[in-house]
Amino acid sequence: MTSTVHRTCPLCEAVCGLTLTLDDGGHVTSVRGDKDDPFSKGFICPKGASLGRLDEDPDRLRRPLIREGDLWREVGWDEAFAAVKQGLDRVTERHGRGAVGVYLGNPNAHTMAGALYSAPLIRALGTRNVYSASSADQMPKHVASGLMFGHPLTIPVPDLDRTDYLLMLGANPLESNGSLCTAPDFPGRLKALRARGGRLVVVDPRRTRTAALADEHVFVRPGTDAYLLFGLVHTVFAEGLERVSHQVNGLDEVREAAKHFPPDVVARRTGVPAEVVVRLARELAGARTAAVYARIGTCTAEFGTLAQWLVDVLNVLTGNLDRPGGAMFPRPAIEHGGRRRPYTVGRWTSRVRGLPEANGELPVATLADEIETPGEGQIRMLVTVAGNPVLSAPHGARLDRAFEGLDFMVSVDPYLNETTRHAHVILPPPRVLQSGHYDFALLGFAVRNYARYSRPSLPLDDRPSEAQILARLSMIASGLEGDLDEFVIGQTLAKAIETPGSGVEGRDVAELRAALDGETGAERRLDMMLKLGPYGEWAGGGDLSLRKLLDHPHGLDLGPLEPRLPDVLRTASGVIELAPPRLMDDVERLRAGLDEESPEIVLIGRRHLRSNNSWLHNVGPLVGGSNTCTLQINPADVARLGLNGDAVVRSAKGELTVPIEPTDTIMPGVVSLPHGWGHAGSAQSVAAGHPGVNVNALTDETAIDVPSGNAVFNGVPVTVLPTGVIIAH
Ligand SMILES: Nc1nc2c(c(=O)[nH]1)N[C@H]1C(S)=C(S)[C@@H](COP(=O)(O)OP(=O)(O)OC[C@H]3O[C@@H](n4cnc5c(=O)[nH]c(N)nc54)[C@H](O)[C@@H]3O)O[C@H]1N2
Ligand SMILES: Nc1nc2c(c(=O)[nH]1)N[C@H]1C(S)=C(S)[C@@H](COP(=O)(O)OP(=O)(O)OC[C@H]3O[C@@H](n4cnc5c(=O)[nH]c(N)nc54)[C@H](O)[C@@H]3O)O[C@H]1N2
Ligand code: SF4
Ligand SMILES: [Mo]
Repeated sequence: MTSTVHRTCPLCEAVCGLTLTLDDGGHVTSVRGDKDDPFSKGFICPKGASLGRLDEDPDRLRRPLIREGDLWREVGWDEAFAAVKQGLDRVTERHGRGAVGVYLGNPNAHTMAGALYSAPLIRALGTRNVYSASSADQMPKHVASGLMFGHPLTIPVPDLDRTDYLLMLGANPLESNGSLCTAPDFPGRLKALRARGGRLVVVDPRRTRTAALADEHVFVRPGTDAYLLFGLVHTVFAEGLERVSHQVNGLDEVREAAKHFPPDVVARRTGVPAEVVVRLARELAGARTAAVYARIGTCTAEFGTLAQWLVDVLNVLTGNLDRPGGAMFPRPAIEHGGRRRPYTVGRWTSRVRGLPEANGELPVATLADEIETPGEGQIRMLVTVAGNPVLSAPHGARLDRAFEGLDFMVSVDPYLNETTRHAHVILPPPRVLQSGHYDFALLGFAVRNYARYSRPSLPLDDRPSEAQILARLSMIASGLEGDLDEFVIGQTLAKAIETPGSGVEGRDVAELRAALDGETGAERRLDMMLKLGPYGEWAGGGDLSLRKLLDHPHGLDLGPLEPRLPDVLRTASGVIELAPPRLMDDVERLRAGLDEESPEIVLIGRRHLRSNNSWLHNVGPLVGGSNTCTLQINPADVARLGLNGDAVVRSAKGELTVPIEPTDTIMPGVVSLPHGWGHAGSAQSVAAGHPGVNVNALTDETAIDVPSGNAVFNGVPVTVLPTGVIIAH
């Protein structure tokens, strides 16, 4: 007997619907794209197709582990949680709550547990030492959006299915399947754009598969997108092409600032010829509809926040913000909460380097400083949830050493890996198929309004769900007893009944609580949020609820994106802030860099379709072939540097020996290494056989994007040498 289940793929931001066949023992016998999903329409990629292999990986931990010296002991859940309590109490009694650090990794954006329980966990721990993968990723976008639109999650996405012109910078959706732009079958949507007569321009230091599919590929020197974008803004003003259709503050300031970045000047810095800069600006302004979209290549860079800001400045200036075919604000079934105070950054700063808080967290670029530097507030205990910062954080190799010095460390993770090997207690979540799934975060960036909930496909055996693990950690940390979910429900409903326009104003908490559906606390919270959301039963008008999503197991289409200005804004002024002071200050830093010479060789990253940051290298069918850790380098550089076979790559922070992969798809003067490798000696048996090297032994934690504190991974100065050459240190 086999059974068929439908669920959302949790492996990337494309949120594809999957149809899985299971045998009696709960083993996955096939994985296909769900043809009845109205959003993904049967699309699947090699990672999704391997979900069964990943889920049943024999190296996934089934029971908690406690480390004693170098020895790991499998223990029961009660013993594991008792050890956590003991370790936490020991640290906080001696050093206070500020001595506890938390690091939340990327999969938290793909699990219900991460969405629903990480905020309560942080509150319960009572510390400001909060770090996440966001500051090694998209924090510049949050900061730019927060300052311009009033909320860090109010992020416009390109209206992919209707636009006539897409200018894409620093993104490679043919490998990544898209990011901050939730679009299953991104490749198909780009092909459709071209097929309907639209134009796709890709700006990237490499001719990627996405660039190869485009109408035009523009090589850009790494880290210089802000200059290029300013050159476009300059041209739009200089040629009188601007047509701003919304109320904005700061238009004159932007016009003044742009005067410093004429096309011939930015051409020197970016490597993009002045005539190309001018032409792109004219095309963008002249297209019937157009959108500028920029992603990680432009975020994890020296001027990441300015680049993210300029993207939306261009969308505003060309009249494309908030109109069909332009850059639009999705209206997800569950919206982020509003904000009482205007968005600011730097409400507090980090202890050692004085780096700014953003979105309630500190930059991961300073985590090692905070662990290593003695004094009041030094981190002595760390909790990691779904993160592998040894491989993912800037200069992660330093963290590898810093973690050795912690008094206590707890990791919630299915694997014993480069980071969790430092933990004293590892708490493994159950299989993906034993977890429910709703994309709280990613549906807020979807190119079509859509919702889908998947119930657990298999029952939990004797272990807790990840939600229960995080809830129990929160209860241990807060010292409170009771049901965390019911507590959150009570608080949320109490606030809602006092909020004018919430649809439940003046009603009774107990009555609303009694009306909630769901088999678990997580489901009841989901039901509440759906009902309070813009399509909800309670918010007025709609009928969305958990019940309705359960009745639509393939997902529910909520229609194309629609204009949302000005209501979507949360700025104090109520209008778009085109020239936020924090960013205008940073323009001075950008100007100062205008005449800088580019280093001879700089390093950038890359992603592979069959990989996923650091944790998919243990799935046999996904590793090998072209999915390997090689140094891509232009043949001209290979010849000039006399390379052959392996090369030594040196940065200010470290040195690696790595096989070269000569290719003319990369610019001369630029080399590329993927991140997430470096599994030598790993307990993950397949990954250990394909170790690669940790690129974050080379990246520099002292290099940051100033307004956001974000890590810089692209444009790292390096020297590349043949192996066997002895260098004087
Ligand atoms: N040089 C360089 N570095 C980079 C990048 C780059 O482009 N270049 N990219 C950056 C980006 S964009 C990101 S997002 C970060 C990622 O940084 P991290 O999130 O720190 O790293 P991941 O490799 O995604 O690690 C995910 C961890 O979660 C675990 N995990 C998987 N599924 C689950 C689950 O369901 N529950 C729990 N509890 N754990 C789970 C995995 O075993 C793994 O240990 O890396 C950043 N680092
Ligand atoms: N298969 C796969 N999919 C993934 C992931 C994965 O590891 N593997 N990771 C997931 C995560 S965590 C994220 S955040 C997303 C990221 O999704 P994307 O942003 O699409 O990430 P990449 O595929 O790394 O594409 C970034 C591109 O930027 C280019 N680039 C580098 N430096 C510069 C620069 O200075 N300027 C410009 N213009 N371009 C530059 C690189 O050459 C690369 O082609 O992908 C997600 N999806
Ligand atoms: S594109 Fe992303 S969501 Fe879709 S099947 Fe592949 S990994 Fe899963
Ligand atoms: Mo990411």
